[in-house]
Amino acid sequence: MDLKSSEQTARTPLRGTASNALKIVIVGGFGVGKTTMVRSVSEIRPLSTEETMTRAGLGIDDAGGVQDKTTTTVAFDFGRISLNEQLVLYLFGAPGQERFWFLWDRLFSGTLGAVVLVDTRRVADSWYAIDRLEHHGMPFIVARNDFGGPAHDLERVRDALSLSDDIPLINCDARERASSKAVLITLVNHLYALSSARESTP
Ligand SMILES: Nc1nc2c(ncn2[C@@H]2O[C@H](COP(=O)(O)OP(=O)(O)OP(=O)(O)O)[C@@H](O)[C@H]2O)c(=O)[nH]1
Ligand SMILES: [Mg+2]
Repeated sequence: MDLKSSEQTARTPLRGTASNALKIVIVGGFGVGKTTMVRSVSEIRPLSTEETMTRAGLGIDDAGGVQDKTTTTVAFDFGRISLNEQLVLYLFGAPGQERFWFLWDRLFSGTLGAVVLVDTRRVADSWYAIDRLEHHGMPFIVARNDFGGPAHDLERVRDALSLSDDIPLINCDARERASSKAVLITLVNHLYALSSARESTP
């Protein structure tokens, strides 16, 4: 991001018409693109807690599949996006490494919904996230982040994750603002659909 656009995003004020705020978390395995997504979509300068990965993590952090990665989230990412005149999302990106997972339950407090990011080269890394969300009874959608390679049929990804048909599963590129925004809109629509279904149940 160049300096000009970063100054612009840093100054985007919250609209006076904003009346509805949702806290959303972005979870998933190590290096799946959570920080990238918060950064690409946030209209304020995102807060990140990135630290350089050191030799201390060797043998502890699983860097398989993400060899080029030099930094990692040690607490959480924070950003904000206004989806329309009224609705504002506060985004929290979770840390992906196992040794920081103890922070997740705190991060889930007050959260209305979650995005699970998946890298199809390392599908098993997403199981913990899905497990925790189901344990908390938290609604979520799954987004397959595009790291290149062969295109996977989303139905096969659904099978590999044992996802039920009512959980939305979409493709995304976390580096693209429009794509990340589409993921968040899918989540919000899913949350509205769930709440309307609850209201219409006698
Ligand atoms: N090709 C490709 N690379 C991506 C995409 N999203 C993220 N990356 C790259 O993947 C790497 C990891 O991204 P991060 O956003 O740091 O991942 P993370 O999930 O926050 O990682 P941890 O916080 O350490 O768990 C970075 O080098 C990104 O540039 C994507 O959609 N496509
Ligand atoms: Mg991160």
